[in-house]
Amino acid sequence: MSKSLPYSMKDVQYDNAKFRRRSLLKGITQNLLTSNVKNECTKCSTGRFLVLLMMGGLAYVILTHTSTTTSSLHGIAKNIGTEEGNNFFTDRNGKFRKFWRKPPRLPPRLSPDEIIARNNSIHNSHKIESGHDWKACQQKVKAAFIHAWSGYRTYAMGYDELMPESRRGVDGLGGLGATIVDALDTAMIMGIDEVVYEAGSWIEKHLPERINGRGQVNLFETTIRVLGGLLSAYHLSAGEHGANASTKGPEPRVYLENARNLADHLLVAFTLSPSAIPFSDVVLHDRSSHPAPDGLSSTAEVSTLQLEFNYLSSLTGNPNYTLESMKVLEHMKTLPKFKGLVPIYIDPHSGEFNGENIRIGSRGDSYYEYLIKVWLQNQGSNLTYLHDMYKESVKGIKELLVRKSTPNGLVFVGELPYGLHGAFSPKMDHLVCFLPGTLALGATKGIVKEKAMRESLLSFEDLENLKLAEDLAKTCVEMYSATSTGLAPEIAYFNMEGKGEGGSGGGNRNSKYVDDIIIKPADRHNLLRPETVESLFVLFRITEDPKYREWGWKIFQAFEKYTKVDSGGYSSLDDVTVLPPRKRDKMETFFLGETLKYLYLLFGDGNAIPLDEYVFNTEAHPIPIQRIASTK
Ligand code: DMJ
Repeated sequence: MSKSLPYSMKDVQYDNAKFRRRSLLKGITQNLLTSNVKNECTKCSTGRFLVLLMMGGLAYVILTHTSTTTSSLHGIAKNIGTEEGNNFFTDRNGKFRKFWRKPPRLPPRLSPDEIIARNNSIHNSHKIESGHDWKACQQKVKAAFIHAWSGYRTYAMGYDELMPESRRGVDGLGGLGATIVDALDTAMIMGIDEVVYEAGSWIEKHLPERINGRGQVNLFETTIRVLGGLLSAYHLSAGEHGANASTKGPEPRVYLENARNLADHLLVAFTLSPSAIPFSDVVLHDRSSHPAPDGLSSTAEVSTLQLEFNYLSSLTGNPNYTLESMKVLEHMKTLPKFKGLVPIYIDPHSGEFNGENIRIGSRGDSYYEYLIKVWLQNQGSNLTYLHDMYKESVKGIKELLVRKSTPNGLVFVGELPYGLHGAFSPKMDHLVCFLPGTLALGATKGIVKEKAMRESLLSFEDLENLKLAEDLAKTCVEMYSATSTGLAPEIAYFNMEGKGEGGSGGGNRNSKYVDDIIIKPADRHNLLRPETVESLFVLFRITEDPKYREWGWKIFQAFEKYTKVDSGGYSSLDDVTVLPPRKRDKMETFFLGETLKYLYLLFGDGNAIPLDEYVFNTEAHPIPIQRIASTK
């Protein structure tokens, strides 16, 4: 295992590190030793005398200011935590070094309102400087969605996915027309009535027979993409109010009936399992269920079903969906963990975790995401154990998995493939890039940071997590910038003091991080994944910092340039480090369900799907926060 000290203490200067007190004597001595005074004056006795005089004077001035400064640390951190406050503390030691040259200036004592007004003007000036017409950018994303859909409907209507180069469809997810259902709520959000009509009509006409007659499907994939898509479509077409207010699709009840029918088929994965942990697969036509070939379920898969099943219970009044799915999390609460972190496999026969492989990437990712999101969905209920598990896991991530790369200090999340006592691997899946968004959401609960600050809702830990979110989002974006195409590879490794794993760079020699990021030949593909733009969207909503839009726009342009297929659709790539990149001939459903939706929302205003009123399921289907009754 890595011998590095815990991240929050040593590795990265986080907000709380800025508040650490420094010994007065140490500060004076160090600053004098490193200042020009040492070089210029200590060679002569007059110089020595002057130094002593200065030290005495400094000590007096500092003593008379220390108490004010220290108390304002807590006030600012708790109440405002603004750029003003942050910069002051970030630069505190730097200002200390210059102390002898000019008297110290305490931070201006602005009221929270004044500070917010100042920040607003900073933000607004960024908006003007950026020079982007974000409405126009949003329309480009909408056009991309229409291009993606038109390829799918022309060549693959009714199949799960489009193969845009071969111009045909393929059923990679069990044959429930997954692209149609995954894309539908994006079309509703974008207000594209034709697509809503086509998708909705297909669902009304074909989905019931597919649900009743098809074969094997994966419980997790079907829940997040199809069940989640149907539930959001029901909500967005004003289903709870009994009418289809905004679209030309079928009656909203069609979506709910299909959702209920599908969930009734999926429930066997829970009820036929001998433990609280469901089997991974269901055979739809005979309602049987079985484990994956190796007998195991993925941790992320079994813990990423609850938002959808809970919402269905609340819509139908049938508690079984909640009862079965929440049993999983209640059981997981009782299992031993490693500082809140869990292995990526779990055995549905014994109900125990299997192996020691710990990572936040594939098979682990959305376990951490749903801990906080299911808690948010059920605010006011007795699910505080989920919030506790989330907090514990974030502490574990910071202590055990977060490190900085060399030479340029990108903050990344690595893995422990051999458990807590095995070696640290500096490998980070692109999938991990959901984490910045989740951390930001967990910190402010979806509330804009300024407002949360104003209302003193953020603890030191929240601020620290938000800072980590911002650092990780930058790293995710650099995974794009480091390649020739400007698109991220599926997996990156990070250089750690010469202990890189022997790969090579992403092909963009202009990237500042070309030596920090290592991309191995087998990991150079791009599947049009959403995680980075998802986090940019959440971070933009929460911080209102326009850089997240700028970054998202760059990524969108790279998708346009290298993944667009002229005849319709977009394609995954084989290798993001070469030009021109070869296309993989597959358009994943989440490109329409997630990637383009998050980009569209990123460039739009904050009124669409507010983060304190909705949680997005892991496939970007918005689910309203209902504050439903407790499950126990
Ligand atoms: C999506 O299906 C979901 O976001 C899931 O949680 C994992 N990632 C894929 C897209 O990359």
